[in-house]
Amino acid sequence: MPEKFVLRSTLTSPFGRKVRMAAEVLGLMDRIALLPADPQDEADTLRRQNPLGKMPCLLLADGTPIYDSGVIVEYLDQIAGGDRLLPAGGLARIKTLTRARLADGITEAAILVVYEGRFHEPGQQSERWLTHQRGKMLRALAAFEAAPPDSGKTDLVAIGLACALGYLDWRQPVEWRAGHPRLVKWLAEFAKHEPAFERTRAPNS
Ligand SMILES: N[C@@H](CCC(=O)N[C@@H](CS)C(=O)NCC(=O)O)C(=O)O
Repeated sequence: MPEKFVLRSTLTSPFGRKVRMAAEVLGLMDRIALLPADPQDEADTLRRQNPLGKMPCLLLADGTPIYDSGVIVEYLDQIAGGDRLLPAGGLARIKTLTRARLADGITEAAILVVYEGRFHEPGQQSERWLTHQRGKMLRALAAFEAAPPDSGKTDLVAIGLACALGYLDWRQPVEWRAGHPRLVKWLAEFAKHEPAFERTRAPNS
């Protein structure tokens, strides 16, 4: 019987969505049970599974935790036979991983902007910090605008970028649509090409 996994993640986590999308595309979702986590709850077992207290975290059948999202997707790709979401080796793999990290960096900066609002009282937020994070998002978006991925291809880069843009649309840490027409077109086309994008959208997001 194929091994079953537990994925510690909420439906709204953009990095959790990345893993859920990858699992859908690889046909592995029926082996994964979603168990929500609360990173702010110190009693949540998430902090023992991943000492960083971050989701997503994949638990193997014997309880071994796998994180972060990039490593989880690499693992899922491997058990699905490999070479599906990222090239198996060589410089092509390294280039894909680098672009995927760039997409993840948009999400990371977006999350930090959201947390700035969540962890500080109104009026206590650092405009300098927010501008710093928005600069990261805008530079990374400009890089993707200059060279968007192939909208007919679902790989680690496309999945990460789609989750990043979906999160920007939902939380609005920065306005991205007006200044990035090629990315707007890319996301619309990718969403048509890859049904897992809409299937993994969190309710009300
Ligand atoms: N690099 C990590 C980032 C994960 C991450 O930032 N997750 C957020 C939710 S989307 C989280 O758990 N934040 C809680 C915290 O930072 O304490 C990954 O790719 O999995």
